[in-house]
Amino acid sequence: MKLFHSPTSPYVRKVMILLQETGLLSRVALVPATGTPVDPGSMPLAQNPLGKIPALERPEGPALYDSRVICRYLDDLAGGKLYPPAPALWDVLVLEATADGIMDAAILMVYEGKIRPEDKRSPEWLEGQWAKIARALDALESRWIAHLSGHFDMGQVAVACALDYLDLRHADRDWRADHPRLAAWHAKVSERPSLRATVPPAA
Ligand SMILES: N[C@@H](CCC(=O)N[C@@H](CS)C(=O)NCC(=O)O)C(=O)O
Repeated sequence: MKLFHSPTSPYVRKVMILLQETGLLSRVALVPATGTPVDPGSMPLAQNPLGKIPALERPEGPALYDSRVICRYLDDLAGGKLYPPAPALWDVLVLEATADGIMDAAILMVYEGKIRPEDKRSPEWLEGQWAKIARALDALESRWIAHLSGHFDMGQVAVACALDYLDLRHADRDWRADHPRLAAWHAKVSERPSLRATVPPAA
């Protein structure tokens, strides 16, 4: 299999952690890809018409894309380690969707700052994206700590990737200040070998 990859993408990192946790890493070759919405660069357009990574080429069918689809596929291949059966599955998927939503808003903020010309940038829009992240962080702090502290699953992987991406791109917002229980959980989960092996390079 071939995984279109960038070491700073939090979505790609979800897949990389799953590959480490399931022992499937050696079955996947990494293909570097970079690009943005205004310049797709070396993004895998033939594999993913949306021009995004991760995308996964596999032998038995068309390429898969969207990290959630790829992670479900690889976990199924590995015999189901990080997604439990329903009904426990629903909590894991909501947690993963919450973390992916943090990444989505955080990346849109990066694009606004890097890609949009300075005179066209919207501070209100930026703060609107941060408000989504802040609400999601509050939900994690108030409702999800028990789940996060339980059996390791894909929801936890996604939240860890989202928090590390905030550290990488939005450290000035200091997400830890108002979320002490989430910060304590993050410090602990970051010791896992699969997370240590995939820490994004400094910006
Ligand atoms: N929902 C997608 C999001 C993937 C995504 O946005 N990836 C970024 C890299 S971190 C990307 O490819 N951006 C290029 C673009 O939006 O054109 C997933 O979970 O895989």
